[in-house]
Amino acid sequence: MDFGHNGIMLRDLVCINPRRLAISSTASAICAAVPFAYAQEANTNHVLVDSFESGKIGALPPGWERKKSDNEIEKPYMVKQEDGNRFLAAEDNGQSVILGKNVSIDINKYPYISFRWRVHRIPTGADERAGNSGDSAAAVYVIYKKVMGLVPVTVKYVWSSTLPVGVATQRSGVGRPWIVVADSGEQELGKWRKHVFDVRQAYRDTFGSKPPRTIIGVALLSDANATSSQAFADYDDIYFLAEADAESGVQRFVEAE
Ligand SMILES: [Ca+2]
Repeated sequence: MDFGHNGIMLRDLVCINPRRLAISSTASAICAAVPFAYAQEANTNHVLVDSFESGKIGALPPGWERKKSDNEIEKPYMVKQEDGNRFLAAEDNGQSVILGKNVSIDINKYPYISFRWRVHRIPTGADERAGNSGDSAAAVYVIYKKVMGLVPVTVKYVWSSTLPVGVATQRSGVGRPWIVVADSGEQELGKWRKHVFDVRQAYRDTFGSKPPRTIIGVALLSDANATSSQAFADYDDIYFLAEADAESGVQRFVEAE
């Protein structure tokens, strides 16, 4: 797979409409023939975080890391392939491992995160408001910054077992993410669901202040440790877009412990 500057995938540079990320095989073939320099200059509308096409099947995708404290734990993530498309699959049986990628993306230029996920199993009875049940079948973190280089400032989009779509909540404690529910429950299990959110607006809606210009990371987590159950989910096509018709995802706030 060819990559352009800043990790932007060559074939995507001139071929993706940011409002419609699906690429036909015909379009890919045409785009593969486009000269590199032209393709690089042509792109101003998105930055690729990962589409997992360069990952080795059965392994962790390149560029993604676990926390050092998680390194001894059996990995719940691996690249899988289906109908020629590679994606990241998570099967968490209680390991609760966050997988993160360092990025540097100017969200004044690219304010919208776009991703898709597919959940196969939700953690039983999980509720992100409480520590003893705070699991999510799938989660995508936007890491805006780290205060003092340590404390992450993040918004975490989740597929919740029980909280309704649009809920925003934050548990008390240093470095807790704001949680925003993007999908909920079992109704859409087994289906790919695509989401686009305005991450600048999400910061304003939750932290209530001006967002930093540049975000520093994206992380993924499927976890079922608090509920001693299972969380199975797939992730793919994580981009930041210059233009989109999207909001923050925050509709109402609920109290957490
Ligand atoms: Ca893919």
